[in-house]
Amino acid sequence: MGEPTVLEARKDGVLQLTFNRPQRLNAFTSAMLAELQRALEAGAADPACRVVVLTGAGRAFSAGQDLAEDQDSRTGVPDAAALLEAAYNPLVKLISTMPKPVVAAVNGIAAGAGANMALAADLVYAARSASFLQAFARIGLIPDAGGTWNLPRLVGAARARGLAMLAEPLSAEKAEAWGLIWKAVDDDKLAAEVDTVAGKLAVAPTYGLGLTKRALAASSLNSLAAQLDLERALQADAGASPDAAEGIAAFLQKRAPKFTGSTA
Ligand code: T3D
Repeated sequence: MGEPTVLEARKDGVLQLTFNRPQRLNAFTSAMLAELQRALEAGAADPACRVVVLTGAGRAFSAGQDLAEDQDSRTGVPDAAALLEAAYNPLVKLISTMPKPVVAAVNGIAAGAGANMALAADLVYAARSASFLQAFARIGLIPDAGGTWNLPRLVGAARARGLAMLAEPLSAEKAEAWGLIWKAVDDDKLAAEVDTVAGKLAVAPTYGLGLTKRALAASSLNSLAAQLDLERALQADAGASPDAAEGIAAFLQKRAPKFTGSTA
């Protein structure tokens, strides 16, 4: 057996998944996407996992779909719809809906579905030398893996159109300035900064963060009235959680809270 295409490391509540095909800029093969799905599902289901970090080995985060894989012998083109249905769509849904934070540590170029996988994460940190490339138009495809959903919501319609149609790389600094990502960080500080934030999230009130994620995701479809109703319902759940009791007690007792992340 060769080296795993997704490396898994677990420590103190943090599950780090590293895309590991550096010689191909971590382009995704079907086997790699299946491995990623399995690892993410396990992390989502494991109460000991309080935060997931996605990053890439070598000089790239990911160059998106491996364009050399699974080409149809007649057309030379992969069956894109089947690939999205089987792999990318479930992955993006899982990252976006798992009830715990997902952090992307974008260590280098993130292109195509690699960029959009990163943008599906809750917090995106990027090395200053990294860039985001909606490469799809270069090869006659449309942005997928949630790109057409996330781009306009993150940066607005005009910038989403430019990114999608011109397929030019966007630097990490500009991505931060545009609100596409949370933060651009000096290259040599990325790992330490992501470790720090992951450590902070690993002792946070995970159940409440999961409900926060749900509420924010629903907001783009809801009316204000519907969103207020949702906040009321989710706050009832958060308020009944042990972490809310602990957070309020700790505040009143002027001490640091000890959150377990549990639902009950
Ligand atoms: O049907 C469907 O596929 C549906 C699903 C679509 C999802 C998608 O993600 S579509 C978009 C796929 N991705 C791309 O189009 C990006 C392709 N890659 C690039 O444009 C460039 O590699 C980069 C701009 C990302 C980086 O350029 P550079 O000059 O830094 O590196 P490079 O020399 O191009 O790449 C290094 C190696 O990685 C090279 O191999 P070699 O020549 O050393 O043997 C290159 O071929 C390989 N590589 C890079 N990206 C991919 C790839 N191999 C396979 N698939 C890739 N996506």
